[in-house]
Amino acid sequence: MKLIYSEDHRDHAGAKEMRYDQMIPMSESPERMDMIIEALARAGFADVVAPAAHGLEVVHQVHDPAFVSFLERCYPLWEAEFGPGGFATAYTFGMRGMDQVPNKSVHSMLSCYTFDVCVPFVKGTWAAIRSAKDAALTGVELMQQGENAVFSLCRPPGHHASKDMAGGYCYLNNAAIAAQAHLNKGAKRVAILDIDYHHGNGTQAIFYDRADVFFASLHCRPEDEYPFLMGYATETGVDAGKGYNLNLPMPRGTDFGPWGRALNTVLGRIRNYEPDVLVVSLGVDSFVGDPVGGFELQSPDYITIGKAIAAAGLPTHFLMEGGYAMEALGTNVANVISGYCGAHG
Ligand code: SP5
Ligand code: ZN
Repeated sequence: MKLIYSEDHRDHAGAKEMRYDQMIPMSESPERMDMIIEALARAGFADVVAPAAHGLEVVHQVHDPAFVSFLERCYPLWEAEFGPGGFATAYTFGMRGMDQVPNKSVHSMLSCYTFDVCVPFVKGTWAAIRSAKDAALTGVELMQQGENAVFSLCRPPGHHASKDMAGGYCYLNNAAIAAQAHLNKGAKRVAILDIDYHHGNGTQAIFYDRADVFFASLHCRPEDEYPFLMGYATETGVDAGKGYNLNLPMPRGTDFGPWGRALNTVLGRIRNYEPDVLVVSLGVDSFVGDPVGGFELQSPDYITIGKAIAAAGLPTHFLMEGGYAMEALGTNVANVISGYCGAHG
């Protein structure tokens, strides 16, 4: 399987994140990609293709252009006010009854265009965002050219980012951009399977009123976990999108027994939808040792997951999302890809 990857993410680094009442080093680090690339190589996956540069046309089909422009300008505006070396982050958020229109201050933009304290902007952030999006779009093109499955090694991840809000380490929604690009290239229906431990609130929101993209997510329930306000099973879509959104929330502490059964349920629903392409938001923060997650999947379970996805028999576009247990992250990701390829030939 071809891997789409570049080093352009590396300078998106050095910020801290708030974990309840503490400031800790960002869990979402450049070293994550080193672990993943190394483990994939050990497993025999070393066909790495660099992402090709793309414009913002497809991005603007799923994101507000003013939001995208903010992502590019945020750090330079912050640096002009505070000098180099720090990171931009919101102080207030545009809440109920507050104006949602930013003014010329970067703080107002951060208030309107971010929804939590987990999306720092440093000097290298925009270059990383742009490259992750290019990895998604290059993956689509490789599938167009005949690849049955590809893996876009996106960093930063994307599934928490909505049309006009960044959050949860996510800036642009790489999976949504990929899904839209597959539709642009002729797919009639795209299914997105989101197996990250956290609910893919951004992806859900982007496609909530659409029938051409079926979004299905396995995640920790909002009563127990971030993003706390979305991911309920009652969220099934709206208008033309009614019935094309599927959430399977599970309690903290869930292991592969119920998780694997939920996966089979979701894959059954996806098969019934008869998509032309399956996009997989591949997060492995469901691992028992994950410092951000709270599920109890074991490393060999990821092989089973890869096999189950392959059994759906669909052209499959994997995109990297979360996963923070550094010692097992690479193995877990490589296990999904090995399981998929082993079952598929
Ligand atoms: C892409 C992705 O995985 N984003 C996740 C962002 C989650 N950030 C907030 C985590 C909140 C608290 N959970 C603490 C659990 C400690 N075991
Ligand atoms: Zn996650």
